[in-house]
Amino acid sequence: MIGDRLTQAMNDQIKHELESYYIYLSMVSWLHDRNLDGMAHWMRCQAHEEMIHAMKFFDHIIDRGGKAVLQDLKQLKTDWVSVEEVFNDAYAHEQFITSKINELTTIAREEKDYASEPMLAWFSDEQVEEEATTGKIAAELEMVGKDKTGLLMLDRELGQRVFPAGSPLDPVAYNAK
Ligand code: OFO
Repeated sequence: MIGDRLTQAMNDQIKHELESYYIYLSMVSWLHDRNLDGMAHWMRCQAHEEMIHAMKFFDHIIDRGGKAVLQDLKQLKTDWVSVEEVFNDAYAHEQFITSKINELTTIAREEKDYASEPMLAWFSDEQVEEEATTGKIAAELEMVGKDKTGLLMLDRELGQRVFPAGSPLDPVAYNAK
């Protein structure tokens, strides 16, 4: 049985993960609007992962006898001055999420909730990867600068990211007849 303090913190984390999903989906729209369809595709895959993260916490709370409670999501940013700002924001957001996972790990240890530790360790690993990928793209965009050819090459490269099988965010899934 999960305790009240960790349940509350994990419910807060469901909100953070769903806000991540929502923020990245807003970035998808902005990127399509700038005809950066490859980057939009990459960000759509990222949004998919955030929904999965929210569901991992949702199911963990329920499996442990707690109650998952959904909260209001905060007002979204819907506009960016540049593609660099989009990926800098994504990188900063991943750093924020890492700090939240660290807080959850601290709470789980203080509450001696050993059953949560494997899942939180998975999230810690995931955050290393997510900070690395968003940080790398932000750095590459800085290198590209105003070079349009470089921007298009990076857009093509990021368009190669593969959706997890059966993703509901993959247009192929919802266009299927
Ligand atoms: Fe859920 O890892 Fe990104 O935010």
